[in-house]
Amino acid sequence: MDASEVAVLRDAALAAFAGAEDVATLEQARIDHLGRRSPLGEAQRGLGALDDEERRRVGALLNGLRMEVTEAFDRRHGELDAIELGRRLERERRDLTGPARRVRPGRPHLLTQVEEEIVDVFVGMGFSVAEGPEVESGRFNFDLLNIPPDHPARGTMDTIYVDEDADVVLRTHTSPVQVRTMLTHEPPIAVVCPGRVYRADSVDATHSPVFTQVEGLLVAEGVSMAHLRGTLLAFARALFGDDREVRLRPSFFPFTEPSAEVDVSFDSASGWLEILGSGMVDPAVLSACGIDPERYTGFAFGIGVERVAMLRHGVADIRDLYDADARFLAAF
Ligand code: 2NL
Repeated sequence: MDASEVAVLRDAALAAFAGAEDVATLEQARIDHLGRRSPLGEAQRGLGALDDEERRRVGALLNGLRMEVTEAFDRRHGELDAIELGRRLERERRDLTGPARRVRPGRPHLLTQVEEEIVDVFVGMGFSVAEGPEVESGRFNFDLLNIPPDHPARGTMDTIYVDEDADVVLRTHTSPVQVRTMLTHEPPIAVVCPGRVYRADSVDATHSPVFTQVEGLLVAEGVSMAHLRGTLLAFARALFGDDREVRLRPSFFPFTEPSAEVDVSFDSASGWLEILGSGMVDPAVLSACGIDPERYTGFAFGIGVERVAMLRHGVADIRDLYDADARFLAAF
């Protein structure tokens, strides 16, 4: 091994490193020119077979060669790292001065908006909010509300039963939530109970087997129908406008006595529109729920949220509220 052979090995290695355009190719060139099986590697391993003087001479030559080639490798490696970083930065470049991608904000469903609006009006008057289960016992949904076992509303034509033998139903109104409130709280009680309710109805433009109610209950000493009327007038004006009037028409519900349908005045063309049912809580209901009807009286009302939403927003078909058509819902 002499200086010219070393020069050949060095030139071959430097040429291979210079020709490597990426780190993987460069690594292969390192193995070829600096690895154990490379000519340099073999030569260094073969040093032991040489005599002392020759080993010192050739060993120094090979060490010098290894240092020079290793240095060249490191330099090229550094260059390729910089080049690849540059390529990557270019590839992942983001133009932060460009227009931002438009994010369309979501919003609550129209029914949720109207439900919350109704609840907010009563919360503003001092009512609390209570919720309860959608699967109910016949006892809470009917018995304690003065609806007897043979009442037609309890039949399978009107009520969806989860378990007929066990008298378990999908609640037909949110009244059982008020029943539960009366059973666990002393008057004065003022609650509104929003939620989904279920009836065995066929679907048409104004009926759905699932709909949404907000019921309200106020029980205290000295509560009269005047309080009911004043509360509902304030509600109608908050929701539909300060120029509204309300009109109570005699009606019947098993759980209120007397009972009244409540109409709100609209424009001269539509005249009066019915928006809810109401009444003074029947003393039998107060008694069944553990409240002394000699001391306390109360009023209650039930509002159909779909009906209010349809009146407020000019929706003609209740099915539009359930179809989940984004083009329709985006309008609200
Ligand atoms: C309607 C009528 C009404 C009630 C619901 C009620 C609840 C209890 C006691 C007495 Cl715990 N009454 N709720 C009273 C009158 C009418 O709803 O047509 N709703 C859409």
